Amino acid sequence: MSEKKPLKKLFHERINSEVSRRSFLKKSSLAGLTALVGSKIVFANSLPKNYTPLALLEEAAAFPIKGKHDDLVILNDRPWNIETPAHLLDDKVTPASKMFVRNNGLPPENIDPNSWKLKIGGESVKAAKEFSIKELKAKFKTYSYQLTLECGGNGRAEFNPPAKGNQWTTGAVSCAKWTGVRLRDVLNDVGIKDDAVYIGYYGADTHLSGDPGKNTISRGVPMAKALEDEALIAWAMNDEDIPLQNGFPLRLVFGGWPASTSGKWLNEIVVRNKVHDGAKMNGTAYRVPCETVAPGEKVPDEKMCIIESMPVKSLITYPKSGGILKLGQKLSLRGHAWAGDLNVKSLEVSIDFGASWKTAKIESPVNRLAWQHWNIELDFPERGYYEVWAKATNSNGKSQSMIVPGWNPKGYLNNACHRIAIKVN
Ligand SMILES: Nc1nc2c(c(=O)[nH]1)N[C@H]1C(S)=C(S)[C@@H](COP(=O)(O)O)O[C@H]1N2
Ligand SMILES: [Mo]
Repeated sequence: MSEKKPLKKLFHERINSEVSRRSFLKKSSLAGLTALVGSKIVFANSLPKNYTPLALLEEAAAFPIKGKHDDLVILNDRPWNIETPAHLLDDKVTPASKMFVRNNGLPPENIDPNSWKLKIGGESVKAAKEFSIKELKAKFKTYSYQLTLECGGNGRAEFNPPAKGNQWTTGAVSCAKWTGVRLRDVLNDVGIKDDAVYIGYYGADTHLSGDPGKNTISRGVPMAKALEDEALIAWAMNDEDIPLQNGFPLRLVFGGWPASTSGKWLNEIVVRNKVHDGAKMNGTAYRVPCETVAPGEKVPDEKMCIIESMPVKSLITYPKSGGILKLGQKLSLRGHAWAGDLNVKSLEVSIDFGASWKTAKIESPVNRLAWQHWNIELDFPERGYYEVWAKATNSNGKSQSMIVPGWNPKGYLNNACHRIAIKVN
């Protein structure tokens, strides 16, 4: 299991391992160095000969990823995988700075949105077609929705036996406002054949191997999900350009399904006459055993089913775990809850390890597939240590479990109750 490393620690570790790279930089001119650092080197006159500015030792780790909050937790820096601590997800609309990043490869560079093309093809379109972003904006009606995007592997860190992959705790979820055109409108314009069953996406990111023939990830959804109102080809997030790491200049967004279906740096959509078979559609990727298995059991590929709607889940976003109260002080607790394609019907909170529950107030979603905000005021009967647990129930009556549910080989779909620690003095 890989351990979470705070930014600063990563940075210091790198300094020692980077000595060998220095020789490469020996011959660099000052102008070259300035270009690499990306800004003027103040006091460059005093730079020792053959000295490598720290910024180049580990550029990415020395300076947190552009536009992201310093307190996000880096799980991996090649590719970037960064999660958001629960208390930083307190905003009703997730700002760009607090949106998690899950990259499978390396984002494209030098993107020119004006020359960006989206191709719609595949065996189940009548004739392939290409659109510029300008054409998409001009030709189709624009819609905005707030959409919950959660990585299928969110919560993986808690599985036992452990599952390989990014050790997400609770922070691979977001709910931003996305703006774009309906995928349905674009597909109807292109013309889809009667045998269409699935769509698949391709993005402009590069495989970690650098091999241009390999796709990082190419997933998709069945037609019914692709044709829903909220399925967008988006060019804006929270009324601004999509951040580079989150898919600039164009991405697919499917709220409520594993975020791996929401293709970033989108440059091609294929309409398929069979279940899309792109990278990470097969084997154990984004699949769980069709029937429950014992923890650690080997599951043959043919007994693994594709994850569709995400399960009911919630977060306590205020206060931060570790809060201290005075005896008699009330605690206003709040957070969000979501339930894949469904709504959240109720949210309950326990301060006695699940022995009793109190019902919180919960708001309706601003639109379908957006998370719902809840809040409750709590009293604590005496001094001491407490844990607060939150449990959401979906519109079909299904609740989150208190312990880690349904072990599966890749550690997907952990929707166990979120808990925080509180001390009353
Ligand atoms: N082109 C492309 N799209 C992608 C990915 C990727 O690596 N490349 N990662 C997917 C996965 S696994 C997730 S969870 C979401 C993460 O979205 P975010 O980084 O904007 O939070 O993007 C999805 N879309
Ligand atoms: Mo993901």
